[in-house]
Amino acid sequence: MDFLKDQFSVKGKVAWVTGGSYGIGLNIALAYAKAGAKIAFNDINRELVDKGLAAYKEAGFDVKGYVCDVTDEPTVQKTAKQIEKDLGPVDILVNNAGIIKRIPMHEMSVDDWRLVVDIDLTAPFIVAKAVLPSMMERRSGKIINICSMMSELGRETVAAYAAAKGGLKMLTRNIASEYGKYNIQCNGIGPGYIATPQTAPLREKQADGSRHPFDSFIIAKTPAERWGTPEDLMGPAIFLGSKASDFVNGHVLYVDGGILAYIGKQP
Ligand code: NAP
Ligand code: GCO
Repeated sequence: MDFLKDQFSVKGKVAWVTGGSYGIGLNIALAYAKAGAKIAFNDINRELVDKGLAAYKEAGFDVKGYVCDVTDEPTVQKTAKQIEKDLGPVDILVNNAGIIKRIPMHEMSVDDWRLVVDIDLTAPFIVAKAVLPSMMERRSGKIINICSMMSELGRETVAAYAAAKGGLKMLTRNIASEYGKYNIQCNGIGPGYIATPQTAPLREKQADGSRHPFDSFIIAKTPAERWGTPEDLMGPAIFLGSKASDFVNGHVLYVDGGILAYIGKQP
């Protein structure tokens, strides 16, 4: 095999992408599928899983889809066992499932707060826990947590999301610290502002056809002067899922068109 192919190969690996029926999760899973990995994904209900299965089929891939709420530990454990039966033990786990609630913090109910923290922070712990014993036994594994700009930055209305994604960055470092000796690498991908349904409300055209003010704000904050696409995350996911990153551990790779490096467009 040539050098590059060997370094970046995920061929034959089993990759489990949570919340992988559309958006970022679907595209990361498609990257692995195109590179020859076997794909398992889950989503919260049958309808989403079927929508996902159709999208993978359309792209030419036969993958396994499971209905599984990532906050429900017994179901997650059962799903991990089923994936192992169907495809083999998980080599690459991508903790992608997530939600956001944009509500001023002083108006946010504690139930909404808990839901966001449960899905965005506690669930990656639950899902990682389900695959770690087998990875430890095999002395090999990649865990990739989908972090955010909000792992580093705050903004109005997203207190719970920022707290959870900041926590996810530290969970990433801790998994790396605790399991590095088993040749398990846990890293994060921190997408910038990516055009998916999650961010659609921030890009909606105004009544007069002009850009949403938040849309213009993001363009001005991004040196690349554009929103990211889910495809922008494919290469970084391949890197963090392959041998090329075997000594990269506890790192968050920000894929943000330069947002974190930039003070913003000068007037
Ligand atoms: P998203 O709308 O956040 O979708 C994530 C997927 O997870 C959806 O299919 C969602 O289902 C599913 N999900 C939600 N709760 C779940 C649960 N309890 N169990 C299982 N699945 C669940 O889409 P996205 O924009 O592609 O985001 C993917 C990840 O990237 C998220 O973690 C997000 O926070 C992160 N991220 C997104 C951006 C961005 O700009 N889009 C930037 C940085 C980070 P539902 O459709 O029912 O919610
Ligand atoms: C928001 C956005 C963000 C992004 C993303 C940034 O309301 O500010 O939804 O949080 O989705 O996580 O990296």
